[in-house]
Amino acid sequence: SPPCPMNIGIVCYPTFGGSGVVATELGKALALKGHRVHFITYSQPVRLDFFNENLFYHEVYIPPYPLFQFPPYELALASKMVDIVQNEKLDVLHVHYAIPHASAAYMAKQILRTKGITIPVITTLHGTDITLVGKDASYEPVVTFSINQSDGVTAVSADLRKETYEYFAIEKDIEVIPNFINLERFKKQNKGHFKAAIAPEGEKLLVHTSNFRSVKRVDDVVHIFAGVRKQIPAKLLLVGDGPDRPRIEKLCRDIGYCNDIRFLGKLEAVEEVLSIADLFLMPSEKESFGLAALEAMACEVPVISTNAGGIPELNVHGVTGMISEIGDVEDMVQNALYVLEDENLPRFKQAARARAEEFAVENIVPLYEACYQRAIDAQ
Ligand code: GMT
Repeated sequence: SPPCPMNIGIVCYPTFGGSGVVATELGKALALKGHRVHFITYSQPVRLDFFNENLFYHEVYIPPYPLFQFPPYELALASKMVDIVQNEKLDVLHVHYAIPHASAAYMAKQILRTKGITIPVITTLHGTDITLVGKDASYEPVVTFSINQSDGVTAVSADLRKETYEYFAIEKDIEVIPNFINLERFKKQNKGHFKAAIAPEGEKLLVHTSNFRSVKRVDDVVHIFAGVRKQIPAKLLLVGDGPDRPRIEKLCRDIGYCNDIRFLGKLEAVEEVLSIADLFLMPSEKESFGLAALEAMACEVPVISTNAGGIPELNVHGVTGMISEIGDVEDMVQNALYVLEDENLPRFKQAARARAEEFAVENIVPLYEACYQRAIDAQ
């Protein structure tokens, strides 16, 4: 039987990053199922783009004051959580990305306890909160403590769960709930006119989407493309923006394929670009899940990736794409050329979509509902 409607608070980073996207899409899906969902974030989440009577957005305001070199976001957030839990009568708080959301939730929970209110806290680990930032000694004690104090802990891949147990002294069970995809939005659309404009000679289209941070190894994207381009007519579309972009633009000029590489910047409708793509490149050094690859696969785009983190739990070598060691550009070039061969590409495209269907939002959201219900029942 469907679970009773719950009053759910969701805390996340409201940006283009994967954790914010997953949190927002989860909230939207829960609202469509009849739950009341309250987003508590410092600005309107990027993907919170539709109206539903069950969706609410509460902005965390951080008042500026000259004394603060570092505005105390965590305190403003904890205070807002106290206010919303109390006044909106939330049943559960779900925080995405441990730093500093899990510790702010712990503080809110303690404050609420003094008012006679109990609220279970679920923490979802997304990746860099564990593998990059969290394990740094600057944060480790707080991350360990606040994960252990959560009433439920989930990780987006088995690999992230394993890494969390390796790096931190965790006493809690961590449940793996993989990321998911809205297959209605992410599907191959007919964008023939767009394809004709970008690849008028029928060139193969390679796509990469990221935040252009060093873990994404965008240099490798460009080198893989150059290797492919030497062999066959091809174009590269780069979606997103971030600190490495100026350096990557210079690299493109240096290798001499400027006319075949386009920078599209941050895009909302990434599914439109993916609809004309033949291959997605994800040469990441770290990747707890690889949501951008799942979005590509849902649009029938096979994936050339590394074996970093949780990627092999999504991209199946030889079926939905190919997997190489981190930094092995030559292997990724050979794999890309193999997948792009006319006799291989159709079966890879079909398998990519079929694999993405296993991660349909309808399959995954009930796992979160069950997790909330267990935490509520245990109070
Ligand atoms: O990849 C990033 O740098 C952004 C980061 C985030 O926290 O927003 O993404 C992480 O969470 C995504 C959603 O769960 C995952 O799909 C990404 O693999 C993960 N990134 C890393 O582990 C580097």
